[in-house]
Amino acid sequence: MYEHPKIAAHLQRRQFIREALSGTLIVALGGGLYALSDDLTREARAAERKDGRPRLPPGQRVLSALRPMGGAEGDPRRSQFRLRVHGEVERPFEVDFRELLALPQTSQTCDVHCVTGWSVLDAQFNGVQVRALAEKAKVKREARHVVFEAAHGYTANVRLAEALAPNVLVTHALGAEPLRRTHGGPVRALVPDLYFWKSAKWLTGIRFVAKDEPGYWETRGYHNHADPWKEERYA
Ligand SMILES: Nc1nc2c(c(=O)[nH]1)N[C@H]1C(S)=C(S)[C@@H](COP(=O)(O)O)O[C@H]1N2
Ligand SMILES: [Mo]
Repeated sequence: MYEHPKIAAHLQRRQFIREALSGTLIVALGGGLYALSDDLTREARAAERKDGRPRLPPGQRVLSALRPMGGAEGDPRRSQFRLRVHGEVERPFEVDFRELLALPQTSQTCDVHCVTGWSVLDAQFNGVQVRALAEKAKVKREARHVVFEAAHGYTANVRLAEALAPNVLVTHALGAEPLRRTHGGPVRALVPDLYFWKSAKWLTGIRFVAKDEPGYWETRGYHNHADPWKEERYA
């Protein structure tokens, strides 16, 4: 079991029941009930992704649902939402919520991996590919990285090639429901193949840059790249 201090602290709150037979641990975290499943963890460890990597990155355990991890919330109103696509681009632009919905929508099911040790399998998100936004903005050849910009100055940097992967989205719906405020609603970034802190909630901008700019957590001891399969947790 991966005992990140944060998870260990939560477990020590004594609000858990071990169901010895099923191997499922019910944990009360931040007001919700979550199941940490030994069976799903074993299965996901044995399973392979299309790219040949194990489905579950090392040191992760399967949690039943996305757990709100906090952060300084942005304005939840769709009417106030604006996304700025800017930086090293020929055609910077801004979209409001309706304009975002008018762009081609992608629906995808993917796994996400939090650096504190939990992973959620088969989370379903809807939104617009960052790749499509990059094409619309005509990204310049100089651009090498993307900075996801969020409310209250939160940022997360991602290598350009990785930000343009087809499963990287600007998402507004989780599990067929509008994205809840605690999960970054109305709109967040989703970078499923990097640790979840790269998936900036309450997204306000996507800035293309030539020179890398370590973001909020990356300047606070976390790894600049954050590949879960290489356990790039801390710098
Ligand atoms: N704007 C913003 N985005 C953020 C954060 C934050 O504090 N502020 N936290 C990150 C971290 S550390 C994680 S693990 C995920 C958590 O997403 P969730 O609350 O939907 O589970 O959001 C990421 N995005
Ligand atoms: Mo996190």
